[in-house]
Amino acid sequence: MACELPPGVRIESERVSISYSTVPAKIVVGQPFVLELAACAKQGAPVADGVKMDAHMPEHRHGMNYRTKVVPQGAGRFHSEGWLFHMPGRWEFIFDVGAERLTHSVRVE
Ligand SMILES: [Cu+2]
Repeated sequence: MACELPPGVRIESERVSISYSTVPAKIVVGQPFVLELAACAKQGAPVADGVKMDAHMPEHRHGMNYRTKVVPQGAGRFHSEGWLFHMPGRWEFIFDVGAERLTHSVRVE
């Protein structure tokens, strides 16, 4: 059975495809946002329900001041809250889906 990913930023690793989107779509410094993640295992097997998400600023060697809360929604969907980027610059999302780590950088003004 094909696994459909909703529209969003799509990231691929060897074994997993994910897409994520934020609400609001444009991340603003100092403003909280929500992140929705969908994950598909490439062999069509169900994705491990162990998903961790975080973000950091690689150039500054620090993370967020808050811990995100992840709520599994079933069928490889995850709702997370508590995101807040407190500085402008490059932030990198880190998505640990089972044993796979996927990252994506965004620039926040
Ligand atoms: Cu920083």
